[in-house]
Amino acid sequence: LTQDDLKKIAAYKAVEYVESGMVLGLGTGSTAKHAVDRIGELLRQGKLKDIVGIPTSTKTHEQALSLGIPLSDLDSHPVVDLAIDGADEVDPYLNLVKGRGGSLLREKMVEGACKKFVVIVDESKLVNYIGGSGLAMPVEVIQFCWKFTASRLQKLFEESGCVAKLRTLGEKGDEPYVTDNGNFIIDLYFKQSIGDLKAASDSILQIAGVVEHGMFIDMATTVIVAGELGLTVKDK
Ligand code: DER
Repeated sequence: LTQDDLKKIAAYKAVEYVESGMVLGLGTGSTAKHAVDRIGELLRQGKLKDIVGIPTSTKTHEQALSLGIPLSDLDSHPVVDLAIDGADEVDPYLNLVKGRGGSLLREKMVEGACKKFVVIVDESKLVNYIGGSGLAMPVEVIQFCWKFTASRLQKLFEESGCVAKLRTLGEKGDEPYVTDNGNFIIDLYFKQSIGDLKAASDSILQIAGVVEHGMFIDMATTVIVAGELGLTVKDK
């Protein structure tokens, strides 16, 4: 099985939680893409009816439109029945890192408004602690004086050997990545655990130029993990 096969298996399992009439949060990324495709297929087959989708990125908005999934937003639907989305890291307490696809702010808004948030991952996303993959923990920041904000973020976690980098686009990497919301992303890389996640979250959000970060603490209600040996469903 390829990694994409595993993503698809997890995604299809998550869509089994979808019932007709639901307001759905539609996630972003290569795993959530399979879930959105599957929802579109079931709508087309008439096996699902009266679904309203709330996309977590312009990319997912385009995908859902092309599938004929009726779309709305949080202003019209402030309570969402179920969201399905991927993750970059999942720790043993079902805390997540998300946002390597750049959509963390709208994802956190939609998934924070959900009764159920089902996370779909292949087993490569499981970590012992947040930041443990050594890959990016994204922070969305305003463009104004981003270097100042980046240096404050790096200093905040210097004991954890943190390095803060502006996310850029293209091969030459000279263009800053701009989110759907017109902001920049500072990627934080840790050499060891940042300890208390809630405290870390609070200190990040107190920095004036910060909009949101990619730690989703205590938000997932279910995590579906697809591995070589099969599916595991972890409930909060
Ligand atoms: O960027 C995001 O938040 C994505 O959901 C990410 O966390 C998972 O993306 P993937 O399914 O392509 O690995």
